[in-house]
Amino acid sequence: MQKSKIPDPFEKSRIEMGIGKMDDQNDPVTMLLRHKDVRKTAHNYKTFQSAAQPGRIVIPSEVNIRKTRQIPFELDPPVHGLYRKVLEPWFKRPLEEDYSNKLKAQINSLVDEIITKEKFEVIEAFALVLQSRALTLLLNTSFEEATTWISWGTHVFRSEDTNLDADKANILYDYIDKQIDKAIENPSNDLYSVLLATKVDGVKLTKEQVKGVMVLTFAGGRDTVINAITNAIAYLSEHQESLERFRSEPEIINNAVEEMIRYFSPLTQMGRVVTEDTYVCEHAVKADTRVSLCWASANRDAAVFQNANELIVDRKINPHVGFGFSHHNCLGATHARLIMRILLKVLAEKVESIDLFEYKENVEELGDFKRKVGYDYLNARFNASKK
Ligand code: EMZ
Repeated sequence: MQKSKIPDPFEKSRIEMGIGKMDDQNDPVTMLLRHKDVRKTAHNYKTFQSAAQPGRIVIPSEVNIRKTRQIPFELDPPVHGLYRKVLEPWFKRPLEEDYSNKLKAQINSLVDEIITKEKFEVIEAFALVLQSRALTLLLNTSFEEATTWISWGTHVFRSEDTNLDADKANILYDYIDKQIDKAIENPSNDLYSVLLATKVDGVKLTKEQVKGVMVLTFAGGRDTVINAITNAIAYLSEHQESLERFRSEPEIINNAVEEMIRYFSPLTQMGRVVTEDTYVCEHAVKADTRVSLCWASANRDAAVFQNANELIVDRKINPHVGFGFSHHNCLGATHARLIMRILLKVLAEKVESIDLFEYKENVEELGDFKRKVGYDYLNARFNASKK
């Protein structure tokens, strides 16, 4: 019961001080660790802003590799709400039956292919492929585009050598620019074309704004979804009984997905820029410095979650902040939840047990804290259910 565990490195600081500190490219961050403070600060967009210099609220900061503002993620109310409102219907399409049937067909066929292998690498051969193919549904674009995205690897801004890879980022920006130009010449019913025709307050989105939505769509749901899938597989390999429960009690799958998002917290934290000298958790913070809402820590807060360090697949009350909180909660959450629900269902139907082989943990270095967020690689085998 070791490999799939995600330890909580924040517990001591959360209890004793409520905050943690880390540096990030000489732009230090005060991390908020308690559920209550994270939620309170997420609401207070006037003092803790998202609409700062593009890239600055992300940790590690992307100010040196990105000029485009991600929309609606790097906006504050009330403007944020105007964009959010026009984007929301599109990002809720995963609730449609046709969308979920298509996703189910994709996941079924991927599992059918992988189950024949003696051994496969979960991230490259499974999670990245699944995430990229599913994204063709969210963009309403051709299935073949996934091949290009798979070739970019798990993160669009990070590579093996560096956390912030400008060359890699440029591949994404150039690709999106080209797709936008194509959609201008030849409008279709994909996300680019829909965004180009979208109006906010009676004014059409500019090319730069369309790009801002697209960069977010590509970047925000990539390593996060990949981590969720990979961690789920590691967990299930050590908890065959959960696979069995998903078979006999499929009604708990939705709870299980929420619990996995809480326990895995695929996105550790998100920053805000402080607009005036103030206090967080009785600790002074200066204007123009950064705080972070540490979702991963809040999700283990014993003041809110009983047995917080255990993954309880049928946990009932689960006010986790794994998809963020308040007006900025994850726009892609409907899509991500559907991926996870279908994945658990398909695995329960087809897979009896999962074996794990060589693996390497992906550990984030966050000042005094080291947090496992997933794996750099993880080798596995799916053992087919005996029909
Ligand atoms: C940003 C972020 C959004 C950022 C919800 O998270 O995800 C990160 O992976 C990206 O690097 O640019 O999109």
